[in-house]
Amino acid sequence: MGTALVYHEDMTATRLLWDDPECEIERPERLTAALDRLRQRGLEQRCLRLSAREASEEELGLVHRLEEVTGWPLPPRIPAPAGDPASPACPSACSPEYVSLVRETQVLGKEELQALSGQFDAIYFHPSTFHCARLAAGAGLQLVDAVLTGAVQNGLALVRPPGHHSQRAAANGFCVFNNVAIAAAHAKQKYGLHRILVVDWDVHHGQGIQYLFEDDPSVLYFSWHRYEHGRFWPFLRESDADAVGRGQGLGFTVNLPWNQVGMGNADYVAAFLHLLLPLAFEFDPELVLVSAGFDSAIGDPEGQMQATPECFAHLTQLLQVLAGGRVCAVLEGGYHLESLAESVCMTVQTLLGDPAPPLSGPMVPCQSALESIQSARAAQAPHWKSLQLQDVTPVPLSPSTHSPEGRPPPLLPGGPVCKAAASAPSSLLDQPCLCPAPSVRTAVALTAPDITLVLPPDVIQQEGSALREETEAWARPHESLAREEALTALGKLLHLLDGMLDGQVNSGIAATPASAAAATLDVAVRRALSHGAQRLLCVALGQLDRPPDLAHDGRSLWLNIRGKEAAALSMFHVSTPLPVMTSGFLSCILGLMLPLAYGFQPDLVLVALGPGHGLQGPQAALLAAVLRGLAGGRVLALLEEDSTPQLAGILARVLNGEAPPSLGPSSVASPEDVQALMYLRGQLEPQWKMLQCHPHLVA
Ligand code: X5A
Ligand code: ZN
Repeated sequence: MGTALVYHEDMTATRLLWDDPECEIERPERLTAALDRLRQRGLEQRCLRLSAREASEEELGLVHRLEEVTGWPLPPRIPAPAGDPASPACPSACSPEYVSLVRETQVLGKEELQALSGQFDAIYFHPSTFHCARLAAGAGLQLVDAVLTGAVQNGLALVRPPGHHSQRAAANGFCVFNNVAIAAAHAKQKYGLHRILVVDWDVHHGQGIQYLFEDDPSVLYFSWHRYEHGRFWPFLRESDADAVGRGQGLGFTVNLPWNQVGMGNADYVAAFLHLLLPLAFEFDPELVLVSAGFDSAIGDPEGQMQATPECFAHLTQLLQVLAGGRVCAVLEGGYHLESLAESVCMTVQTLLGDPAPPLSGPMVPCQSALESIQSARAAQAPHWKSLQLQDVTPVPLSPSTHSPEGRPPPLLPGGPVCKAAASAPSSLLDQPCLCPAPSVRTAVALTAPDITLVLPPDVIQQEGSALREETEAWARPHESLAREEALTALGKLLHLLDGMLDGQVNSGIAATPASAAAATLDVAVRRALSHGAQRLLCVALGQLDRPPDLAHDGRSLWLNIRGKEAAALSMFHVSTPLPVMTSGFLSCILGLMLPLAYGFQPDLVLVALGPGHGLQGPQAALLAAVLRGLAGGRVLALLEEDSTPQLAGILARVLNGEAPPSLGPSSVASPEDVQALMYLRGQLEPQWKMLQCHPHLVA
């Protein structure tokens, strides 16, 4: 299962023929810059290249059709050519139909094109516009077909003109046909889908998509956008957080208006963790469509935001845990060619299964972002069970447990493997991380090779072991590691861990003898910290005690999801009960583990499934898939030897970049799960700002 890249060079034809400062940014180089960079990075070559086809007029009619209901606005008419009113240039100049209107622009001259363009908001027509716009819509359809027939897992359509502002009978904001809306309607009509999630990460509000599906509960539309309390284009009241859909579609429109410019990585990730993803999991989509505009990235003249290109790798990776990984991204805006090209590469690279590069910058959402997230959560809460938890009041930890700065000491992304990134924080103009990619993406170290274990061809079953004396030295403090089988397993684990710390292996799975799970974890932690890991995130599920000499010095963050009480012994030592229900598990992942993990910015992740972890395959897969977003995908999973080969297999595939299976509809979280989570968040929020989903109350 691969990644499709849908494109046609004809889409570079449409361009602005007159002076218009508002429209001049939407130019052909947008596509060529993105494509050239994909080639340069060897990413295009890894995709299934599909040549875009034109959408048929019938397919355009899925969205741009005459409304049966009276009272809908008709599109403007083509102005009659001067001098010869008897024979209009366009045979159907009187047709009220929008598609016909656009079709007829093919034969217009520059003057007429300009006159017609002036009847819409932020639009230009070119003689090639109809052809390009049909290719753009067709590209979206082809992508959906490729994904829903199983030809590929996911993909990106690189298109012009964009689509999300286009309405039933109006071009708007550079958009002629609504590519993503047509793709959604097609997925419903041709494949009978019932739940489609549309994520619009373009910096403008895709009001066109909102209008088309506002009463339709089968399309959940999420958009964040520069809003500035209504003072930013398209200046619509209905872009605010309180527009939540209507009729049957109440709660299926989710608007997150940004009221300040400068939103960055922390703000975008917080919006996903605290707003989009809880709703998306509850919705349980069968397909994810992305209105992938990159004007929300740093450097863009329209957006004025700060998110770096790597952020789009994280957004993509987070969406890949939905809908069994069926993600179709369709280009919308993005006007800074360098930023656009990088962000497109990050998106495609992640669709291909490469781990996301670590995020740069302080992971602290700004107050304005938190206000927006809070008001969107409040507006949506009546419609979504997953938001119906009471909001928490922060309770500071006792001063003795604070780190001196009140937050973890800053650490540059990358870690020991990635020296290039560690010496200079990534910025837009930096070269991409030049450290060589690990030659092995995922390795599995089992005590005895398991013939029933089904692994992808590129996952290696590790043969080697650490030296005997060395293994014995590490094992010495632990009685449970004295047995021969335990030593063998430990030798293999140490060898794998060294491969990861040296940068030869990106991720791995190692088996631990059931009786020695805690001891093995203790050795792994000490070994990692003494051999180059700067910041170690340790997620332990089930009965696993915190290694005794783990310090609270900010070099490690211990999160135990185990079944006893909720406790935060320090900001680096957190324990929470094992959630009973799927939705409790999800809120633990989205509302606690990931905010801590993104705030901590580890350079290595250990995840241990210990005695009584109780996770089903799909839950374990989800856990591994989201943890891959940290530390550049450097995740080592420790499994008990007698775990099922299916569990090892699914973890290996997910760590290697395959999408986890979808969890299915989630139950309501138990009151105990909700309580434990609320308590911990209250305790930890003052130290871990990524936990916040509301602004500080000023006393
Ligand atoms: C697709 C897109 C922006 C239109 C801005 C008009 N359109 N000022 O990004
Ligand atoms: Zn835009």
